[in-house]
This record gives sequence, C-alpha cells and structure tokens, in this order.
Amino acid sequence: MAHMALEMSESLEERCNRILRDMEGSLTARDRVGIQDFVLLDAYTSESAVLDNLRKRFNENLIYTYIGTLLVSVNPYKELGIYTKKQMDIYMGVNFFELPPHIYALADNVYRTMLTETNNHFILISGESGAGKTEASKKILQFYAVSCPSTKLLDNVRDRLLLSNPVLEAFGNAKTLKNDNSSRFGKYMDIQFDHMGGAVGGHILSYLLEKSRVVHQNHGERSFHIFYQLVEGGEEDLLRWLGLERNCQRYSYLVQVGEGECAKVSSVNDKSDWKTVRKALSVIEFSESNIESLFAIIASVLHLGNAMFVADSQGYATLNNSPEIHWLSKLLGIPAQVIQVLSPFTVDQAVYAKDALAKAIYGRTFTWLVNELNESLANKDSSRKTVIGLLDIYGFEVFSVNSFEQFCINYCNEKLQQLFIQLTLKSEQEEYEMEGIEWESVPYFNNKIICDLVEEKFKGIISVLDEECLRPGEATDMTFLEKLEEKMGGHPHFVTHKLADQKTRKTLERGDFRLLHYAGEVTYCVVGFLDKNNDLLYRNIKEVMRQSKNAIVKHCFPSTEPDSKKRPETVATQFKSSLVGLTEILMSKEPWYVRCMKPNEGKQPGLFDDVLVRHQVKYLGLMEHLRVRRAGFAYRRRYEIFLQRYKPLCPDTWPNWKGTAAEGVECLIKHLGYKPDEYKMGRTKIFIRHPRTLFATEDAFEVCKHELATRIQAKYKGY
Ligand code: AOV
Ligand code: MG
Repeated sequence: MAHMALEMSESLEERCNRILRDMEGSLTARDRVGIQDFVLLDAYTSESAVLDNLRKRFNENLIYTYIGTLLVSVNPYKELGIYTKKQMDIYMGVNFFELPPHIYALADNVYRTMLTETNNHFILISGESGAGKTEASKKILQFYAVSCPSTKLLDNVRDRLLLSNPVLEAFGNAKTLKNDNSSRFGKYMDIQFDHMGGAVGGHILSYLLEKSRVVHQNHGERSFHIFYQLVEGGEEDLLRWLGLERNCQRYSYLVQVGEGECAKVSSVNDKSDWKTVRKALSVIEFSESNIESLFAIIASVLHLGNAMFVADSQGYATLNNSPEIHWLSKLLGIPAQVIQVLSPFTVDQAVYAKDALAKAIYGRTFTWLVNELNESLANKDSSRKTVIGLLDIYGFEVFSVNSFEQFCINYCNEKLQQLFIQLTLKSEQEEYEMEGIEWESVPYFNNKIICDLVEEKFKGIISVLDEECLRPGEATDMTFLEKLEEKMGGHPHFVTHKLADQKTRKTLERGDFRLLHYAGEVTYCVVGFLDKNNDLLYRNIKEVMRQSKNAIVKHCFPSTEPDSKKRPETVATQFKSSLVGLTEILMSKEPWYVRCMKPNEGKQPGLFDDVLVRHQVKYLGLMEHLRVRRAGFAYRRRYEIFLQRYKPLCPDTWPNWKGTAAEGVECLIKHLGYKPDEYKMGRTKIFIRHPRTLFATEDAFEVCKHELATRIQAKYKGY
C-alpha cells in the first residue's frame, strides 16, 4: 500500500507523481475498477462513460467516487467492512487524494480545513429516499467521535453525540416502501469543536416530522419504530405498568386498514433496538421520571388508537366503560371524567379529534425530545468554537399515491437542489466572471422555477393553499385544486386532469395535480391538503392536556400557548420559513457535498440498474458539476490568506512582505515553481487547478514548520 510508508527520501515532485499514478491506476486496474475521480481523465465526459465507471466500481464493491472534492456514493445494500476503526486510522490526517475515495476521507478533509482555517463548514448529504443519506451522516459522525482528540471529559460528549442517533431514529424513522429505516423528519446537526479539534458539543435542528404516520400508514409501511420497539422489547413490568400487551396486532394504530395486520420488516430488530434506545436514554442522562413519562406517552397513543366511540341516544359520541379510558387517564394523569365529557361530538368528529390528539401528542413529544437532546449535547463553555454541520433530510420520494407529506418532502428537496446549484454551478461560474478569469459557461437546469411555483408569495401553491385554509366551511380540497388550475394553468411544471392534453389526461385523476420536479414527475392527490395544512386541535382538548400530570405532556401543552384568537401559521408556511432559516444557516458556512444514489428499487445488493442510476446522474446534476470542475479550479484563496499561510516558504516574503498581497503571492509561487497552466491570478484570489499542486505546497509548509521549530528549539537550548 503506497500511501502508508512514505519514504523520507522521496522528493515532493516524486511523491506527487507517484500519487497521481496511483490515483489514475495502471491501465489494467483501471479497466477493472474504473477511476476514482471523474475529474481526472479526459475520456470521462459523457453520461455513459460516467455510468460505466460507476457500474464498474460498484461491481468491485467500490461505492465511492469523487468529482473533485464532491463524493458520490452508491448504496451497496450490504455490509462492506469498510467502516472499521482501522479504516478510520488510515484516513485520519492523510491528504484527500492520497487514498481511495471514502466518506472518511471527506470527513477528514472537512475537519482539517476547519482546523487550519478556523471557519465553519457543512456537509450537504442528498439523494432520493433509500439512497444512503442517513447512513452516510452516521459514518461521518462516528468518524469524528472516534478519531478526534479526546479527554475523559470529552468521552462523555462523544457518547452522547453517538447515542443521540438511535434515539432520534427510534422516534423519527419508520419503514416505508422505499426504505426500511426512512427518516420521516429533517435533521441538521452541528458538531462543535474546540481549537484543539476535540468534539465538545452538538446541536440538532429538526424539520417537519411526518406525524400523520402515527394514525395511518400505507400498505406495507409501518408507524415510527419506537412503538414496535416498546411492544416487542419492553420489559414485562414496564408493559404491565403501561397496560400494554406484547402483540402489535392488538393496536389499531399499528394495524393497517384492510389488511388486519402490521407490516413486517425483516431488516429491523425491534427487540435489540429497544435495548439500544433504553441504554442511550440513560447515557444521555434522561431522568428516570422523564423516561417513564416518555413511555407513558407512547403507550397512551396506542391506547388512544384503540378507543372506540359509540353514538348515544342523541347521536353524540361516547366512550362508555372502555378500558382505554382507564389507561389514558392513568398514563396521562388526567381524571377519567374529563376525557369522557369532551364536548358534544358526532362519532366522526370524535374519531377525527382523537387522531388529531394522537398526532399532536406525538409531534410535540418529538420536539420535546430534540430539545432534551440539545440540553444534553450543549457545550457549557463559552470559548470560541468552530462547527461542522451535517444535513440529513428526507429524500425525494414518489409513491403510487402522494399526499401533503410528499409535497412538503419533495419541496424541501427542491430547495436543497436550489442551494446546491447556487453554491456550485451558479456561484462558481459567477466567481470566475467576477475575478476576471476566462471562462466558457456551462449550461445547467435551474430548478428555481419549481421552487417559485411552490413558494412564491401570493402566487405559489402554498399561498393558494393558505388562502383556502382561511375559508373554513366554504373551501374544500377540490376548491383548492380549482384555484390552482386558475392560477397555475400554463405553467410548464404544473398540470392537472383539466389542464392536460388528451394523452396525459389519461394518467391523471380529477382530484390530482402533477408537478414536474427536478427529480421527476410526482402526482399529488389533493385529498387532505387543507386539513393537514391547518393541523387544528380543538381548543377544549388542549385545555384537557394542560391539566395533565405527565410532565412531558404538561410541558408540551403550556398554558401560555397563544390561543386561537390569532391564527397560527399553517404547516406549509411554517415549513417554508424553517427552510429559509436553514438556508441562512448553511449559507454562512463552507459547503461540502455527498451525493447518494440508489442502485435499484428492490433494496438488493449487487444489482445495478442502469436506467435508474442514469436518471439520478442526470437530475443530481453530476454531469454539469463535472464539467464545471474539469474546466475550473479546485482551489482558490484570497491573496491575503494564501500569503499569510505560505509566506515562510519563500525568503522574499518571509517574515514580512512589503508589497500588495497579490504581488506577494506572485513572488511566492514563482519561488515554488508553479507552472503557468496550474494557476490563475484573479482580482482578489489565486485559483489553483489541481489539488495536488496545493498539497505539495502544504507539504512543503509542514516540512518548513518542522524545520523552523527545530531551529527555534536549538536556538533556545540552554536558556
Ligand atoms: P436515506 O436516508 O437516504 O433514505 P438510508 O441511509 O436510511 O437512506 O439507507 C437505506 C438503507 O440502505 C440502510 O438502512 C442500509 O440498509 C442501506 N445502506 C445505505 N448506505 C449503506 C452503506 N454505506 N453500506 C451498507 N448499507 C447501506 V430517506 O431517510 O428514506 O430519504 O427518507
Ligand atoms: Mg434518511
């Protein structure tokens, strides 16, 4: 293995050449395993060539490939044994391009850049549902937790960082048709580092949990993992205390309408996951009483689901003598009479109110949980820290029936794609222009048009939806659709049954609208849009919850909550604002990218579906990114910063340079022997074509630092 024992006698130039040779591989090796960086070889500019290379590597279990510093990952759907401590050690502190592509190499590169430049970074992990985003984010977190310098004190932080994951996944992930462990919430996590590089804390932001899953799942899907974990894995005593039976089939919220049974999922072990979650909760230092309250809530949601209403003589719903009342009253700490005497509802209204309550309790508890985790991860010391943010959000998804939830999820992906475009294709090209560097622009599809269609003020789909939500009693899901047709008719990315041409019309129902997303077409069924966007909870139900003796419920339904006088923001509008907030957070940091891909729709190892992967190569914008990268410059720094760091390498610039920073850099790189086609001088920055040029400089800098230190030591010896 060439990378490990670096011979001291090897000159920098020799070393660069060797690494380059390794990277490109010998011809025979290349035939077999492809190339590891698309930017490197001239032949790799067509989509088919990119696909060939990905397939070749996938077949050799090489799931990672670079486009410059962007990491492409193809889900192997099997354990590869490449995430060991030994692998972490190999990648820690080694130059990015010296080793085969790996998620650890990216993580390490981000980390070291953060330490040398003392600035903030984020890693945007994207790809469709099931492509491997959550796994990637966990690998990165594990790498930091295991590899960063640690102390006794920090070990504690490390454990909490690591264990926050199983807890969040238990409450926020579920089996869908796309993914057995699908994230049903968006997650952004900051990992904070001190100036020594130790991981000292963390902070999590969560985005729109798909709480409708608590009361309903599509065929073959499940509710959130925690319900099954508790029922399957919960200790006998605990279940008795919660009034639960060890049988998921008993709980109507877990049994799908029409099927009469729970969905099975072979890749998940609820029993052992339960143990992990239990352990995690205590390491994170949840108090025993909070843990009890938490499980009481999970159980009460299940009991609530089983509560059956019957109509009394006047047609009002009652819950006569049901054992559920007893358990709800016990677990939520609310007098049974209060539950029974909820205002006069018809049976339908009562069922509706019950589901709304279940969703509200679960959703608010999830928020509470995230806050608790943040408490536990918070770093108390106020010294300056740098952060690496990890963004792992629900991926683009298309089911046979798509509803409000898919609309929000896919809109979110649309926003992230827009951010990616802005940060890479658009800003990259604008920067060359601004810096006066010759540049032939690369065309790309800008999905801003779709973002606007969804979110534009007064005109977008969300605005129309909100408008309809303001007309209770009059508006329906169908009037919402009609308004959309009125306003969006003719938009190239929007179509409905009425607006479609004859051929397309056959594929649309009357209650559908279809959006042409950047990642493909999705047909949404409008049923439930108004209701889900309003997300109302009857006021008297809130009042009952406020009286709860369950500490978490009490906390989640505060008496200070603004009452219905002022309309709360709708779900879609809240989500939209939270995404604006997220974009701002990200824009203030330096971006890195992991693009995850799905090799087949069947969750199968070893199967590479060309059509499916080609489609993802297209919509993820990999070709455009590759073109920009190939034509462009991998590295750029402001003259001041570049000079400041490397000036000890040249006697003319060290220790003080009198001229402008640009002149200093010119002088410095002349001394270092940069070749003319290797770099360009912009107005404010130097642009370097290949990372290898920079890393040779970086190495020279390391040697120089070492020499300086030795000289200083020698000089002061004896003092
Ligand atoms: P996602 O996060 O991108 O989908 P996951 O990260 O949950 O997808 O991956 C789905 C499944 O693929 C995992 O549960 C693993 O079984 C497998 N997998 C993914 N990456 C790897 C890997 N590097 N090595 C081995 N197996 C892997 V979603 O959250 O649904 O958008 O919403
Ligand atoms: Mg996920």
